[in-house]
This record gives sequence, C-alpha cells and structure tokens, in this order.
Amino acid sequence: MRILVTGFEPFGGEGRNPSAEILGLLPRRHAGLSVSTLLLPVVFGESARKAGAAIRELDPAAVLMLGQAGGRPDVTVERVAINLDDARIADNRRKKPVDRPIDPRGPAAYFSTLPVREMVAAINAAGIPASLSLSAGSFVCNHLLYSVLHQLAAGSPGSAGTMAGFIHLPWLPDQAAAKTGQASMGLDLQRTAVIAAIGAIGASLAPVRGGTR
Ligand code: PCA
Repeated sequence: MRILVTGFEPFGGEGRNPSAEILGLLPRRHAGLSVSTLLLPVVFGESARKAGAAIRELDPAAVLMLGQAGGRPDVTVERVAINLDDARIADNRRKKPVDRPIDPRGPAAYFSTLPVREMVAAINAAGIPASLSLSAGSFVCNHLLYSVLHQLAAGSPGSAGTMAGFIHLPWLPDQAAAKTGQASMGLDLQRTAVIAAIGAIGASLAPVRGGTR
C-alpha cells in the first residue's frame, strides 16, 4: 500500500516552507506504507490538478497533504475543507480569488477521511504539540484539500477507497525570528510529527492490508 505525501513551495514572499522541506526527510517506507512525495505550486487550480494526476497515476491508499500555517503554535490536523476560495494574499501566479466557490455544483464542505483524532494522538504521544483544526482557511491549502476530497468522492478511476486529509505546520524558527511574538517549531520536530501521523494512518489501514492495494 502506498501513501502520497504532498507539500507546498514557499509563498507570500517567504524563502522557506516546512511542508516542502519535510518531503525529502521522510522514510521511503513506514508503518507498512510505501511513501511517495510530491511538491506542489502554491497556485489555485494548478495545485489541485497536479495532485489529482498523481493520485490517478499512483492509486495510493491514502493522501496526506501538508502546508504551512504561519502563526499557529502547534501541528494542526484539519477536519474539514470548505467550498470557498477567498484569498487574503495573491498565490504564486498572482491569482487572488475573493468569495468564489471552488465548484459551484459541489457540496459546501467535505470532512477529511483520514483518522484525524488518532493522528493527533500519535503526534502528541511523540511529545509534540498537535491539535484538531476546524478550518484549513480559504487559501490554496483549503482549495487543494477540497479539490482532492471532491475528486475522490466522485470516484474517479483509480481512486476507490483512497483516504485523504491535511496537516498544517507552524513556521520554522528562522521564519518566525523577525516576527515578534510568533510561534514556531523546528524542522526535526515537524518531521517527527508527520512520521507519527503516517504511523496512525498506516495503523488504520492495517485491517485491510492484503486487499487490492
Ligand atoms: N500554506 C498555504 C498555502 C500553501 C501553504 O503551505 C495555506 O495554508 O493555504
């Protein structure tokens, strides 16, 4: 069985994004899962199309998307994606949609289909602050999560039963260094958190191991 882990390029004028840097630091296998990684552009539309193509090609059992949520003090496992693009800043192609549905015919929201509570528990058990989040925002991360869950719900070929969800990561210490009073977390802890979350996902898939994936 395979897990696809995605990360995002830096955006908003910053030089780093922990979600990009973690991709190269993950083990190739963990918790019974082969780990594939994909770096995505911080661009409405294009990010979702690239992820969708990789899901069709790889047919993973799970998709774990990662992004940076600067200012959050802990690792947040997102519970929900909403059908709304509403950008406060431009994406990396200068697109800045305001109050636009992602799909006018789509449902208002989707729940993550990953074992979110177990993921938080696994990260906490590794000694790292983490919590559930009720909003992935309305920028490219929410757009990607909604679009991937929408694609999977539509049962496009090669995606039957694939679970998907999102983790937002804090700023790295040097990103927060010049921003007075802002929270951050070192890359090594963030990496350990993501590996713990993959462990929880692998454990939740274990009962179906030996199936078609
Ligand atoms: N965070 C942004 C987009 C890319 C990223 O890493 C977000 O939270 O929408």
